[in-house]
Amino acid sequence: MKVEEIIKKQEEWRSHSINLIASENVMSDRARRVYVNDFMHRYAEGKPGKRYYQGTRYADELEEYATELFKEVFGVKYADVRPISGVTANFSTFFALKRKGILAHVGLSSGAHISHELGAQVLGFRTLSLPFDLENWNVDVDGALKLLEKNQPDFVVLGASLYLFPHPVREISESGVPVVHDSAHVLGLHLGEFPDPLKEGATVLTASTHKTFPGPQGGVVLSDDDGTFKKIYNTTFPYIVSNHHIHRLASLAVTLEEMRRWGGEYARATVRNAKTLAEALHALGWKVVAEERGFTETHQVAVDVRDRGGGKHVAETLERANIILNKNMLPWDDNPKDPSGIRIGVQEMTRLGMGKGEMEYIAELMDRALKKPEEVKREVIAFRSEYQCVRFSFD
Ligand code: DSN
Repeated sequence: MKVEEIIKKQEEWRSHSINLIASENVMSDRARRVYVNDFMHRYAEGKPGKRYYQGTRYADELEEYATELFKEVFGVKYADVRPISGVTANFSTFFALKRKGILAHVGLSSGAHISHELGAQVLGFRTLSLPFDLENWNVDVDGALKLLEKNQPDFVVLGASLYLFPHPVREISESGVPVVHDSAHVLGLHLGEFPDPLKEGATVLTASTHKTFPGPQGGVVLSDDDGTFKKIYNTTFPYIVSNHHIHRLASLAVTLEEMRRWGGEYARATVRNAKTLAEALHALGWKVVAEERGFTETHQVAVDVRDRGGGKHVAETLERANIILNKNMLPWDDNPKDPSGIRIGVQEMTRLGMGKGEMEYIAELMDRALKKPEEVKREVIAFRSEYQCVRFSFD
């Protein structure tokens, strides 16, 4: 049976790979068990208690439970769990805040997500890129403030897909321009040491729910601002989603219960592992970026691999060794198809219980895999066989 065979091949491959894609993660066994349920066949347009359909009483109960948990775990006044992805959360937010306005973001090659640029343009926005400071590996605050003063955008989107150090939410917010923080990558890290953008002055936080926050694929909007949240909530439906894939809310709620208990511990272990991997690669001669700043304060590590054949070559060679990561643009690049860099995320391997020794071993495997990928693949498979249980969960 073809479909079952394809799934079997996928599961066999990725459960015996070192998965380092920074935007992925795995759910606990309990979250997986509740993922397939009757809600996946159902509609519940509208909001709990005010639906356009009958048969939604338990959908209401589930959505309200997930929403209340989000508010409790992230200490926030409002949560919209209906966006079905981070991009959908961004679309709801951008569309609600302004039609055909001006939006500034950190720049695609400096890490901004495509929805901040191409997505925003589809919604009619004119987009601007903030200047980036390569020494601090962050937004150039003085340059950004000048650009904002000159162009008067309607809002700024901080947060990014290549994200090593917290963006200057406070400084930009204090200039008076509203900040939307895209926490797709760092949502789970807010439960550790990574600053909470809403406490730093951002008006809205958008995120996906499946990266450092290890839940089902989906999106969320969080805010403490009554008026802004109301506008966004009333945009998600009916403008951006009709059916919001209710079945995933069961796994979302389970993951929120897990992160209420282990979120801080998991976030800290993840960042520690990213630093260890960065240091180990650096010691092996890899050009890990932002050395002066200690390489990273997130789950990510970025490496300039031009001296090893470029991002495309390195990512494809490592894949032959079952080491899965992605090529990535670095701030000086303009070609996403063959960029200078690779991006590494350690959140998934951390969730499987890996720590310092394992990170050092992964660096060594990566180093050898570039020369002998097929040989290293056998080692990777044997290594990964030992890490099959999802931690930071009640299972
Ligand atoms: N493209 C994803 C990433 O890998 O960062 C986010 O949507």
